[in-house]
Amino acid sequence: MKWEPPAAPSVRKEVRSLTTEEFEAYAKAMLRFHNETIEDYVIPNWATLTAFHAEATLNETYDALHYGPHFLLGHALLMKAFELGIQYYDSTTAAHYWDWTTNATDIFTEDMYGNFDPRTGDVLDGYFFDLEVNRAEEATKYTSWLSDDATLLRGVDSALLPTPKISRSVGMFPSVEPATAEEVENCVYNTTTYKELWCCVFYTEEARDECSSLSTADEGGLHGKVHSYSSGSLAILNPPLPPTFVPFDGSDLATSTNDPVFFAHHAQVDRIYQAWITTTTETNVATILDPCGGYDEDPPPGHGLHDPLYPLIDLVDEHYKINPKGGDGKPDTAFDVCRAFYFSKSAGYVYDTLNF
Ligand SMILES: [Cu+2]
Repeated sequence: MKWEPPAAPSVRKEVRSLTTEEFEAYAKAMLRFHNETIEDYVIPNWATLTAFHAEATLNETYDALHYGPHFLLGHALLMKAFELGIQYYDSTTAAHYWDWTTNATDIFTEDMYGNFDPRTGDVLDGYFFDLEVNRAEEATKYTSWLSDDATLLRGVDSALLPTPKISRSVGMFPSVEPATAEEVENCVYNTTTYKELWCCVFYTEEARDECSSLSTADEGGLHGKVHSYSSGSLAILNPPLPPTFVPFDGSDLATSTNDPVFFAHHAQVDRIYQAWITTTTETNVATILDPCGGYDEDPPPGHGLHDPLYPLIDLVDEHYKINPKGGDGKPDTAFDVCRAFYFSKSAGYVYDTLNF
């Protein structure tokens, strides 16, 4: 029998507000999603999810998940895929979030994401102690971006890491701090169109208005700062290596999904997006013709309102049932998915609170 996801909407909570048992259930479901395979599900395991994120990022013509409006919407779908994956193993859990605007370091403890060795970056304890990055052989599709002899799903930035284990560098750069609640609120409440929102979350303050600077988004933007904050640069920790930016897994743009922290961070990014939707629909910015309200303002290639959300199409079909295969035969577009978020509320999850 085909597995059916939970019927009630999932409630995503702040990871530190979970009971010990709830966090354990979440972590153990993640480890099973890492180590096992779900038959008959579009994203059968964590490795496939990582390969999929990387292929969308590194595909030859454009980055289909970053540097454009697909950033928020595409990652919202990716998070739903992850949530369904862990719920296969434990239907009581959900894609919980890390509100890094308060005491961000608190989650790197033995009972949660683990302490780490500041010299090597090794995770020393906790549920993800000894966790290895995803392996190519476990990803059944989406690996055309990999070189033929690659065994690990690592992008160009993290390919040189010395061991297959996940490692961290939380707070090692005094200048890299997660965004504050004020910065988040500024994006949620002081942006009118979807374009302003995603630019606010993705780019640094200086690049925000222009909304098109490849160089500042990765590390300096509200979203990128947290990747850098938790996974930083190996070169500074390990001086014998060449003095280039060699990030740990969690800050490799293509394969940061290898690090379990990715999912708590991106649930928080999605929470910002959902908070904005809640405030913005009141003002009727979204219309039936442009259900994301500004999605189509000068989109970069492949990121238009009527461009498919490559390669999340199967997931959209399966979960949102917007445009089932065998229907009109056209791929699902950002338009279809926005419409689901705005008008049919079929996302199937809620956050415990949308206040920052
Ligand atoms: Cu991403």
